[in-house]
Amino acid sequence: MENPKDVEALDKQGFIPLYYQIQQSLLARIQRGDLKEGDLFEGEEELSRQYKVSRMTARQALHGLKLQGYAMSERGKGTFVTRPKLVKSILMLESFTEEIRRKGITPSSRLLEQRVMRPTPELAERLRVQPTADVLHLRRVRLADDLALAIEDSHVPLKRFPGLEQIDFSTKSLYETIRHKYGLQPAWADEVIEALPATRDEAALLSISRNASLLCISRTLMAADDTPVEFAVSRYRGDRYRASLRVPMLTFV
Ligand code: 16G
Repeated sequence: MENPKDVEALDKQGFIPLYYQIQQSLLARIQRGDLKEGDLFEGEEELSRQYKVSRMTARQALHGLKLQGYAMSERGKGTFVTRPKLVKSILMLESFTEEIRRKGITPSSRLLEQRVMRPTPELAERLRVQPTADVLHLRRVRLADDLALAIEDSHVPLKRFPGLEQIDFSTKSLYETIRHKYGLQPAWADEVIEALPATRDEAALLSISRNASLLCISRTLMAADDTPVEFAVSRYRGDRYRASLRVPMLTFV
């Protein structure tokens, strides 16, 4: 914990609410790396002493940080520094690589499986292929700045993408390859979102505890001619991800 003398004085005459100034000061300490994920914030009493404000104001500052995802309280232990969850915009059809880069983070993959297989009857129906057709199964751990965020299973019909199985998907993006090597622009997708507990294997791959919640998105990706291009199941760490969408108002005529 820092020495109170390192804490900058608040502007008590100005228009900016005191709780907000404390919040910004605590955020600056996180950004400077003085406070790291998992560290304890000072308690309300300590904060109110350091910043010379009421306990109520200190509480409000911590509450604001919780709302922004930078803090989490545990009964009897105190308030810890956390990192805000990544927000997945589920109305945008983008690849993991694009999404993570857009957030200014570096994406990477750990290839667990890349194998040509025969589809199960259910998968054959989803991809609208014959049960004897060749399908590429890719299983990857997807990382952002080296932190494992998701496990993804993708299935792609090879008839449409001959030679796809030769590409090294430990480094290449599936969607970039589909677009640039095969000239196909994905057009839309059907998605199903559900919460599921992590199995033992998933928990180990994502370094989370067993049964921790996962945000699962199943996606059937379609080309402009309405034929399936991919069926994928992405399981994101529930503590690092949340989904967001803009919902239009229903208009009644
Ligand atoms: C996204 C897709 C996933 C696809 C992957 C390709 C969702 C829910 N899923 O994660 O279906 O396989 O991107 O990523 O967004 P890549 O182009 O980086 O390999």
